[in-house]
Amino acid sequence: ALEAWYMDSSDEDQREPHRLHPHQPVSLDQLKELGVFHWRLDADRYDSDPELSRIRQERGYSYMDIITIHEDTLPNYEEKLRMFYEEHLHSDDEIRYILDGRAYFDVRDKEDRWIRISMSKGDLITLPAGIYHRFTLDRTNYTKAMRLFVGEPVWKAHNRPADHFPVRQKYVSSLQGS
Ligand code: KMT
Ligand code: NI
Repeated sequence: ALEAWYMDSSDEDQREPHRLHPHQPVSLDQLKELGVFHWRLDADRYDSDPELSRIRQERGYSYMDIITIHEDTLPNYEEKLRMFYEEHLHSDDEIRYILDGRAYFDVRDKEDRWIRISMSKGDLITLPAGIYHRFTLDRTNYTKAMRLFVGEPVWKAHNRPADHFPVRQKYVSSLQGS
């Protein structure tokens, strides 16, 4: 299942958990307030899962592909991982479904603190357009993930600072009510 916590600020190996001492967990409700949503699905039947079909239909996730992140399968593995771990935002939601292995998605909270979201097989997550985030493998160095998108995918990442983008301003104002 999904677990999340506030990160320590050490620059050591990004693949380590970086928990605070004492551990400071973050609940699904806290994530919701940031616009981050989570589903738990049966990844063993992703190609015929009515629950996944329903989510895709309801939310308009027409596009999907599958990326396997491992040094033997992903071209330019090191460079891509370095890019994924640069703090960035996108003009659209980032929707990822972990089909195998594990990974971390880090998101900024309202006070600009890092929250680490630990994802494993069966976890589907949506990060809202405009949220600052980054991605890394964990110590196991492998994940297989479905990437979903509303319409034609736009992969462009805007590294921080990207505060002048309308999508960023829209996201920040959406937080004020919550
Ligand atoms: C992104 O934009 O942060 C990513 O695409 C992360 C890697 S996909 C599992
Ligand atoms: Ni991203």
